[in-house]
Amino acid sequence: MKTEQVNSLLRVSVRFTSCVLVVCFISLCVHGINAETKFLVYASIDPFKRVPLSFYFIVERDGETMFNRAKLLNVGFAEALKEYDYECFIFSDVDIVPMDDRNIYKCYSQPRHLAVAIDKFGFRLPYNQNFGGVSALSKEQYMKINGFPNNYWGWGGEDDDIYHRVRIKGMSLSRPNGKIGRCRMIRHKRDLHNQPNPKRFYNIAHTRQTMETNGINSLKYQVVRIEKDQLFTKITVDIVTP
Ligand code: NGS
Repeated sequence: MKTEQVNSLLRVSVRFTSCVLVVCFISLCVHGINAETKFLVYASIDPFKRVPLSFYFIVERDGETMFNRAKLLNVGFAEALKEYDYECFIFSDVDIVPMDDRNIYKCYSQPRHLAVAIDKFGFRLPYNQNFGGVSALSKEQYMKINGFPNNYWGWGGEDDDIYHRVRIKGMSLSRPNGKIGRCRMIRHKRDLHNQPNPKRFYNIAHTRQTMETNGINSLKYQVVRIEKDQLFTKITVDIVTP
C-alpha cells in the first residue's frame, strides 16, 4: 500500500474516534537524538494499542529558546482543531510510556490524569495534586479552563496550574488505580533550556486571578513548519519567547 493510502486510511479512522494525542518535544536535538527518532521510540513502545485509532500531533519549538510545555500543548490543541474537530485530547510528554493496556487513553466525564504511577517515583503519585506527564481532557473540559497557561518558561509548575484550573472550575481529577496507571519514564539527562522556572510559585499562587485571560484565548505563536506523516503531524513552532 502506498504511503498516501495508509495516510488517508489513518486519518479516516481518527475521525471515527475523534481523539488525538498531542506530544510535545523539548528541542530539535537533545543528546544526539532528534525528535523523529524519539517519537519512533515512543510510538514503537506504544503503537496505537493503548490509544485506539487515534492520531498523533507532535509539537516542537523552533530553535533553542526556553522550553514552555504548557504553551506547546496549547499550540497542539489549536493546530489539531484546524485539521479536524477532535473531541478528546491526550496531552503527553514524550518520555512517559504506559505499561498497562487497561490504562485507556481516552476522555472521561472529568479531566483524567493518566500517568499516576511512574517508575521514577517508585510507582506512586509524588503528591496528591500532581497532574504531570500525561493528561486527557475533552474539548469542552479544556475550553472550560481556558486551556493551559502560556507563561511557564522552563521547568515546573505548569501542571500544578492546570490542576488548579480544573479545581477552580468545579471539576475533579479522574485517575486509574495505581496498578493500571503504571508508567515508565525513558531515562534522560535534564534537557537544555529547561531550567527550573523561578516564577512558577508566584504564577501558581495567582492562577485564579489570571486564568480567564491567560490561556487558549491569549495564545500567540507562529507556525514555522507543518510536516504530515503517515502516523503523525509534526508542527514546528515559534512560541514567541518574552
Ligand atoms: C513538582 C513540580 C511539577 C512537576 C513535579 C514532578 O515539584 O511541575 O514536581 O516533576 N511543581 C513545581 O515545581 C511547583 S518531575 O520530577 O516529574 O519532573 O511535574
